[in-house]
Amino acid sequence: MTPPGPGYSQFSRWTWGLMLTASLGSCVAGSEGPTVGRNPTEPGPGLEADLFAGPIEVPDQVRLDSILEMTIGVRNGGTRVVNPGWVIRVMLSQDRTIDSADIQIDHFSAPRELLPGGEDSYLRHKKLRASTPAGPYYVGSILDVTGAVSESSEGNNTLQFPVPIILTAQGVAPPGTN
Ligand SMILES: [Ca+2]
Ligand SMILES: [Ca+2]
Repeated sequence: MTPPGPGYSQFSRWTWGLMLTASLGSCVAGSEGPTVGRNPTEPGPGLEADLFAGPIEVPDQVRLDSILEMTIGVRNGGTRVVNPGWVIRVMLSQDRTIDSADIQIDHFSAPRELLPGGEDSYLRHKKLRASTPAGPYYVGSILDVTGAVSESSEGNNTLQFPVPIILTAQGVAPPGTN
């Protein structure tokens, strides 16, 4: 909206002023936000979620050609509900530091909402890639990799204490099964 140029009538000047007032008025109302008639499912101001990586359970060792069963723990230390659909990556690392350079073994969306102060765990079954070298590893998680959840802390979304696991070569029969 541009101001009227020279030569406008008294009427158009009045109209312009009224329109300007109306748009400023709606702007102010929008930034403050209505307090009456708020959708009851909308969280109040100042509430924030805070996902953080919970414990992971895996077997001590698994053969590369078998199914790895994992329980992936997550927590919400914040004050706002986290809706489902944010993405978790599960990583296999040769050291204790989990980062995006590690081998990704799982990638899924959180299936349930996570209440403030709540925790949940997701049971997962994954077949490892046969090309993965056998040996000792750590399994860890990285939460909300797509940045879908706004959190009071984004720096605690990687599991700090990943769990050890030994991957054994496929086709090697355990003793006593011949
Ligand atoms: Ca977090
Ligand atoms: Ca986040």
